Amino acid sequence: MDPLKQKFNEKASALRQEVRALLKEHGNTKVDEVVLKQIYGGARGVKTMVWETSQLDPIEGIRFRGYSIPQLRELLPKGPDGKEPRPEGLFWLMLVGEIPTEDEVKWLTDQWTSRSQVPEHTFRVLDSVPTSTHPMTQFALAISSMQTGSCFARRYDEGIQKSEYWDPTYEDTMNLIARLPRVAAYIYRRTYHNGDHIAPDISQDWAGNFAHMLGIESDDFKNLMRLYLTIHADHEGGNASAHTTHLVGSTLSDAYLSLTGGMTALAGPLHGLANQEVIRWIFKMLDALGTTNPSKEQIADYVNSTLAAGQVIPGYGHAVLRQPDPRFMAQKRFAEEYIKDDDIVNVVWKIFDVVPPILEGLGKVKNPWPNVDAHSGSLLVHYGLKEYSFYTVLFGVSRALGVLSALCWSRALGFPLERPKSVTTEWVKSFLEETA
Ligand code: HAX
Repeated sequence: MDPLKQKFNEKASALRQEVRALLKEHGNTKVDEVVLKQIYGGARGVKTMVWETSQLDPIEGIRFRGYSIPQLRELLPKGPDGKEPRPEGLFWLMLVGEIPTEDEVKWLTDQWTSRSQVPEHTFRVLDSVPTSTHPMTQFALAISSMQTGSCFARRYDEGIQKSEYWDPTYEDTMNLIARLPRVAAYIYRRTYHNGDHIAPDISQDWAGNFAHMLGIESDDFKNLMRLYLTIHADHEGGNASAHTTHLVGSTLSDAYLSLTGGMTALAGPLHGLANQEVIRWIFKMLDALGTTNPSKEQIADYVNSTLAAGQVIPGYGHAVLRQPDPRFMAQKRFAEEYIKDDDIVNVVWKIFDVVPPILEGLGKVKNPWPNVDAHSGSLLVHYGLKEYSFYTVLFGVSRALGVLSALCWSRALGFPLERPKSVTTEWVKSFLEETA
């Protein structure tokens, strides 16, 4: 058994015992109450699942196994120039709850390299759809097509014991994550660069090789990819991509089919697709204003016209957060350190000054601050990755790290089929009458 798998097995066995004892003693303890507006309002704040890999605080933002993003930047092993954290390290942390050593992360990079062969038929599936197909649709197709190699599906057919489910789920997780950069880069090159594909460079780390296959060799862009693929990985369990992966996985669909579900949820404009919408909206604004250096007054007018047209300001607001997203701040820090005086980055910073008071003034927006998607596009544009309909695929490659490590935990802890209760408005009315 490989060292990560062995460590995971030990941690999971211990927690399984602990949870069993906890449920035996406290299984009927009440932890929360639900009010009617939560039932109609997208279950905001309703505690419905256990998610071990990260937790979101409305004010502090995300913590991965207790570590904030600035702490991760300090503590996780870094890329070759020692500047930005390697996403491999975050995966290790999320899976087993320990900051890995340099050697452990090197081992993981080598593991993923050795598992990175994408089946030929996946390329054929991708080549069979028009290049005008949205990259997220291509991404979902590619992931589901690789399901033919699912270890879990095969072992389930053979009659595996429930106590062993975690083992082939771990194998599927490792294989799938290893292949995603190749798949994503293939989609990018076929969609925007006439199918002029770039062979992997196995001497590089996971994120560095991904940047190489996309065709952007700058060292700073590789650092951006390390940071980007780290900070987008997980945002506790209730967000739509995580929850969908969890829900599909709860039916014992394997990691490939579960992640496909998660990625189709990420592809919605209120969730991950917001990263393309932000830059699209900025480009449209600059076009309309006829300048790349708009004043704050011009931006405010454009924001108001967007709102008057009944549209949301993409990249602003959040279902849980009530402060500027630390993932936004991490990208701002990156831009301050690596990028000097870039038009689009400057526009993003001006928007950061202009939008919150306007949204606050509407009196209904619970969080007027920027989320992760408000900044990412400007950084990608700076390094030449201007094809914004691809951006959510980058998010998806990262999100796989969180939702698949969480899926390993769901299997290890033996979580059952998820099946919450729904009600009709008729039921609500009778309930209210009875309790009046
Ligand atoms: N612009 C305009 N109006 C907004 C708004 C925004 N950025 N954010 C919220 N509102 C509006 C809502 O549409 C809602 O209006 P109605 O009552 O008229 O329907 C009202 O304010 C209350 O909404 P809320 O409670 O503050 O926010 P929700 O929890 O319902 O929704 C969203 C959270 C992220 C979906 C929302 O803020 C939004 O649509 N933002 C823009 C899209 C976006 O950036 N999405 C990415 C979010 C982060 C993420 O998942 N990244 O992947």
